[in-house]
Amino acid sequence: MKKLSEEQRIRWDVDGYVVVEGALSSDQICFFNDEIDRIRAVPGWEPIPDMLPRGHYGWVEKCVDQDPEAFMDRRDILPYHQAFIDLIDHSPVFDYVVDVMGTNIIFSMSQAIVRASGNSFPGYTHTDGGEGQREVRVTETSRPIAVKALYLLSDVEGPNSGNFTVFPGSHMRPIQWRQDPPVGPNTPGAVPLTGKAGDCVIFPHALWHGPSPNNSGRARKTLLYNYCQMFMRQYDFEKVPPTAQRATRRQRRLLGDLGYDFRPGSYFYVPDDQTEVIMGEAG
Ligand SMILES: O=C(O)CCC(=O)C(=O)O
Repeated sequence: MKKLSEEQRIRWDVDGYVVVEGALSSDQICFFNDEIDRIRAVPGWEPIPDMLPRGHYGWVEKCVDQDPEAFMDRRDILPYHQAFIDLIDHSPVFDYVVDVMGTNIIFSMSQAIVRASGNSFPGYTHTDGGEGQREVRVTETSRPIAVKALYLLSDVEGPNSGNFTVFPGSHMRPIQWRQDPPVGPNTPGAVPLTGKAGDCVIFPHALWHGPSPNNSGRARKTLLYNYCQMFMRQYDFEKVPPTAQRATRRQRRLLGDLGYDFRPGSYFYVPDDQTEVIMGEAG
């Protein structure tokens, strides 16, 4: 398995994130862009403002706005196509995730986001994992609790382009979430990342991050894949999706199939073959 280079490891430790350029091929970029447009018209999990608390998702028949450039936030995307399952251990991103997290991990969440262009969205900044993880930061020498891989499916060329925006080094500091005005993409220290479709940003849930406003005239499309230490368990789905029939042993393990029926102690202690399965060649 590939490991982070010395330079990447320094970036990970100091800045709290690593950019993997060209993580997806041009065929994959086209395919996933088409899939994002397609799933807009089919049922799935989306935020329902005014009906559900912020950060919760409800089942909808389709996205309200069918314009492929309009906002979309779709969760639990693995059931839509085997290709979404294959991406969970796609090399080299998955190799780097294992390098930083170790092998006792599980897949926790998938998401497709379209950040529309328009003047009304101010952007926002947060840490991942909700109220609980917001209070938890590991030390410099510890493995992270949870990590996200963000795949760009669009080129992001300048500022105010819906950039994925980070605060380098913030993974070691508590976020000031009660501050008024709140920490945001214009707060000193924010770095709006640019990049090419196919690039991937890997970062721990503790990093302060979020989208910038988008006035670029084009939407920014993104896939997000989360991993956590196995004892935390997944928070986007309850069990291995039935569509994972064709998944490999490693993919099934990442989706929560331990190779035996659940019993107390499962996920707390990992299966005996965990390292072999996670390090093994997909198949
Ligand atoms: O890509 C985005 O627009 C939002 C990403 C984000 O904030 C997150 O992954 O938590």
